[in-house]
Amino acid sequence: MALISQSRRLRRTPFSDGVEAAGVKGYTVYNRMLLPTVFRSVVEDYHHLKNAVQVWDVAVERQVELRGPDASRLMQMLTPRDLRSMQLGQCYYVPIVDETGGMINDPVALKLAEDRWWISIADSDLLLWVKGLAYGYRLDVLVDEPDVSPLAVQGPKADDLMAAVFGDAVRNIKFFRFGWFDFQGTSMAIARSGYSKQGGFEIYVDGFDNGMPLWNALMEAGKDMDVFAGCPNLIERIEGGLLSYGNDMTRNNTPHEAGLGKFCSTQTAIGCVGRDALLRVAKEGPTQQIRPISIDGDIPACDRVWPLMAGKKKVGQVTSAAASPDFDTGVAIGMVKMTHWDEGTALTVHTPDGVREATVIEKFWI
Ligand code: THG
Repeated sequence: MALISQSRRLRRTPFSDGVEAAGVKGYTVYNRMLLPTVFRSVVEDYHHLKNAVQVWDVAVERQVELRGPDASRLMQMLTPRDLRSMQLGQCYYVPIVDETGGMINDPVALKLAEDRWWISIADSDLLLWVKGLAYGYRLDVLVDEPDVSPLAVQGPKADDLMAAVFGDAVRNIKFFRFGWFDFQGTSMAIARSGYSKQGGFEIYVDGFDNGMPLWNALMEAGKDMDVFAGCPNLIERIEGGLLSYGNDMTRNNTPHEAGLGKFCSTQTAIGCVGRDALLRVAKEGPTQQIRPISIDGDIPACDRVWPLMAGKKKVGQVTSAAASPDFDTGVAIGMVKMTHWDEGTALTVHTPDGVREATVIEKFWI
């Protein structure tokens, strides 16, 4: 593929200088911002992520901030997950749906105060939908994108690296909780979360100018921990069943089709704009759903949907795929019709490089 030309519309991040100095080899575009995809190689990055510790520029996880008396009401309008029992300092993975129950994002929500939320978004212009709702319903709330950029620290040595920079108290942060920690005079939210199954943290870096000093402090403190720049790893995130909005599910899918029914409590999510639509589909259950798929043979780059076939009949599509070194098979995420979604179902996948044998399996690899 030719190079992508840079411009003001394709935003750099507070950490882009560090990413470049580390020798980034590939980018994608996410929320109109640069997201690294490869440093040494996808396979080398994968092994390093599972054995050491990486610092990830995930500034593309932009925040939609809700601030004001109606912030909690607006937050509940966005999601079928019941937020009433959510505590300050908690993070929730929340499907966001439109009035038809179609998914428009799958962010992590942080409850900062009763009247203040951050929505850490996946790749869609959620800000515009939220501002539209706030204006249309005349809500008493400010909706904006703050100058906050997540930096993830992921891998088995993440606790040690974070403790070296922020002190031992970071070790006590529980999964999907956050606390406030000082870095050079600025207070920042640090959560135990991240887009990998290897464990770690996300630092919500407050202020663009604090980006490189923090990046450098982590790299310096991690010298004897084999720290290196990293990024969400295609292979590891498929093994872990971490979904990619826009790839694995879109506005044409309900959360139930995406396998996110466990994050919906639609019956009690009063005020969710997609509630009526979702109550209808939840009663019958979805007729297609995301499944882990193992694929035999070599796996080409998955830059489009691949038809999943049962003989001559199309029964779904593969939306993410990669060769897994640790599991010695092709690992994939697919959307499969209910007639063929049972564990063990043998199918074929039509890749641009040819037909491959595939099997619907019981659960993701990690
Ligand atoms: N962290 C933050 N913001 C994000 C992401 C993130 N925004 C974009 C994107 N990632 C949103 N998508 C996801 C998908 C999966 C998870 C988080 C965000 C995730 N899932 C866990 C799992 O499925 O095992 C745990 C979910 C749970 O138990 O609540 O972490 O990564 N800040």
